[in-house]
Amino acid sequence: MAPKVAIIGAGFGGLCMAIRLERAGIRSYTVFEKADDLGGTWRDNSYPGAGCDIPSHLYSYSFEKYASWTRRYPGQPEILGYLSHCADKYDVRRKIRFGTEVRRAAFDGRHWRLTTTHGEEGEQTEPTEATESFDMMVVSVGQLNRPHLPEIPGMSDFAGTSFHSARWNHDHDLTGRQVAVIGTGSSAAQLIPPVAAQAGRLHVFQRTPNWVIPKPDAAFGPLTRLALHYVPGLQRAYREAVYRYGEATLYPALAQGWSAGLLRKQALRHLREQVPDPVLRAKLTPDYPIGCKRVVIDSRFYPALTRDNVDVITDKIVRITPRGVETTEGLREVDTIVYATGFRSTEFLAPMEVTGRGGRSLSERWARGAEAYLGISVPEFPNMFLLYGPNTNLGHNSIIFMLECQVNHIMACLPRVAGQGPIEVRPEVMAAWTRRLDAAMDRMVWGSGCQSWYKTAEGRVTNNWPGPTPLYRRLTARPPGDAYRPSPAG
Ligand code: N01
Repeated sequence: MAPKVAIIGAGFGGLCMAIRLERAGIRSYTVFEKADDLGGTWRDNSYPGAGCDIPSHLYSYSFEKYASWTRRYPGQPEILGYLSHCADKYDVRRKIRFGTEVRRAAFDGRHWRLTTTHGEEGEQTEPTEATESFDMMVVSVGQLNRPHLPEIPGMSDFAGTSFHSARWNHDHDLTGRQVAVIGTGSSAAQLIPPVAAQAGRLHVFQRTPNWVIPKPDAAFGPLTRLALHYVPGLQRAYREAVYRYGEATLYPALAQGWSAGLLRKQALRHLREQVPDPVLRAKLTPDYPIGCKRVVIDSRFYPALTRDNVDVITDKIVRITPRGVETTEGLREVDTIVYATGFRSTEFLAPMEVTGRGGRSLSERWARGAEAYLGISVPEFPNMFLLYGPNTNLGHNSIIFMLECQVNHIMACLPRVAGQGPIEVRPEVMAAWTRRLDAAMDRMVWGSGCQSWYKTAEGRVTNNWPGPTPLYRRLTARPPGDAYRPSPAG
């Protein structure tokens, strides 16, 4: 009999899992989604200018090529439209329970008991709690789903309007306003150009400069779109070329190989060409190796910073007052603060409480940093599989590729789950995986003296995959074999 599967999250990962089950004829699954729509990060991040810096044709499922992309790099509404199209085409929307958050998941020796609450955040009535059992649980809650708000004294005293980039306040018109943007990561780089064009004055607070390389975005002309639609194999060839480019040129830079110097030169040239003022240029020049933090891929960010109504402030923020942002050099009066301050990326699965075999707590197991075999499986947590789990993020290629590899692996585990009952990854396999990962991590640039969302406060890189992605595909394509064992009692 097909196992009863709970999928948590209806973003790119959860939908991919649901579609693969559906296509395999397995209908005994339920997708839990805490929000009232699908899309995950692409539903949440609706700030002006939101989009993806991975080309459209690669930022999509391999099994659902899409001829309708209008641009080389997709904007957020288009990505959300694509996901909606996939959910409808493969008929998985009917299986999503919207507005239902999984609060707790506990393994009872045979099944996962999920405690859910129904009701949207902020609703007047108390959410109702329910419990349901499943044979297997696929957790796909993303790495960037919980906004990080900084702890700056006085934040709650601010008299104006403030919000996080991933919780954009669309009712708040920025026309002519005095705006502060705190943070200069990828989200800030995308939202600053449209905000600068609308605001009266924009104060950009930068703590650490990022390396920025150009984004050669353009709308596809009608002929290109027709060709991509009708010429056999063209879309596949284009997708493959984009994928290989990332592996052949960007990956070696992150592994501190031959292209690191070239990438650095490209970024410095981009800065020189777009920022004529040497004082501003100095502020924007990073002093750490390129790739250590996520490289920003954008061609509109620097020009926005050179506008007359934009200031880049690098003085340390001391506090927020009712009237604005105070730095060591004085107060910047503003009526709006946008916190483009990133996500709580190393707290995988939080705030969900997960307890595995014998009541083991996942948060205790991961106290020194999250880890999972292939980024997918955790010893003592039988029949629990993760999508976009620890060490599966990329700085150089498409996450959708990685998600599909993970779903392949889970699908390969499925017959064993169905035939043998609970299975779990062997502890010695997990230990060998961690050793291998640590060794590979040593040559990567992420440990080279910067702080980033890729690592814990203690400096352990828990988010990124340190190898080339074809290797990850090979590893996840292998039959699960001896890596798993029937789950022992207790
Ligand atoms: O977040 P971030 P993000 N005081 O963590 C600053 C993906 N993404 O939302 O560098 C002052 O990168 C912080 O400063 P510092 C992409 O993978 C993808 O921008 O820590 N500043 C930094 O500047 C990306 O990497 C797309 O010194 C504070 C900023 O806030 C990831 O999402 C588009 C501060 C946070 O930057 C996250 O990007 C957008 C404080 N107390 C995002 N605390 C694509 O195109 C934090 N900061 C695919």
